[in-house]
Amino acid sequence: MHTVPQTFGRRELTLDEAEFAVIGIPYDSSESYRTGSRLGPGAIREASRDLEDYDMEEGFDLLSLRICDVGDVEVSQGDFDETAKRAAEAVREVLERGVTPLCLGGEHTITYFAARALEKKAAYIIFDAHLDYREDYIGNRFSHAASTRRLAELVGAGNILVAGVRSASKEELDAAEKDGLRYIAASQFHEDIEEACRQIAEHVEGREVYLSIDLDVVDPGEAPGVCNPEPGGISYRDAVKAFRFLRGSRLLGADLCEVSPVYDLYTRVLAAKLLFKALAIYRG
Ligand SMILES: [Mn+2]
Repeated sequence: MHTVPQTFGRRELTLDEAEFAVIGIPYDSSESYRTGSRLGPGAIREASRDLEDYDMEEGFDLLSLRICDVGDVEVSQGDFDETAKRAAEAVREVLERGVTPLCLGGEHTITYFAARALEKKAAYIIFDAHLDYREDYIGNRFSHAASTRRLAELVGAGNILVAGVRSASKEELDAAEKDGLRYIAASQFHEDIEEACRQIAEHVEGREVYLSIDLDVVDPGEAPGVCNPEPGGISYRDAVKAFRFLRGSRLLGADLCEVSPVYDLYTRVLAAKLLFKALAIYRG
């Protein structure tokens, strides 16, 4: 039959055959401004099916990537604990099969869910406009606006580098300095991207890596379909350049989050492309 699988990149491999597993986590209970990232996994899959299978720039055949799509975690909106348990279980099961999880959000708390399943300590590299280092946001310690803080409690602030930041409160910046959380401001990408790439390479050198891409790291002029758009972002080209650290690294897992497809029709395409780009550079 001439039918199209509704999976990421139209892939039909089983988990046993795969090197990478796409896991949707459509959870957006704590979004603080615009909502709708629960629709992200479906929209990113839809866009992924229409991207060309060959990456001209990298000279890499994306069809050589052994990707399985396990579907979406059945989340419980409003119930952080139950959702965290289910999402971590899914990621753990994928890891136990020797497969690299690629989580599609959903809000940025999905990084914390995935980290609960990663037993080994990885070097975390988080692309995000926001530092997300609040103790809590309006009383919610598990708000997406506190996601890096919770992650740091789990894996150690020194194991995290946040790249592309241009939004943080004074309290967050003070806490980051106290805890030894490193970040690269978006302005550093604009002034000297080679230096920004060098700092990323230094952070991950010789270590296993977890990559988190909050799509709001990209300038909202280019990626408007996110929950918390923040002016002054990096470009798609900057992000691709910054992914060079993946070549020669060992990727433990990755996620892509905060896309809200109700605000535009393009950001989902950028998201799918960025994930394929990261994999092409990693495996190229
Ligand atoms: Mn963000």
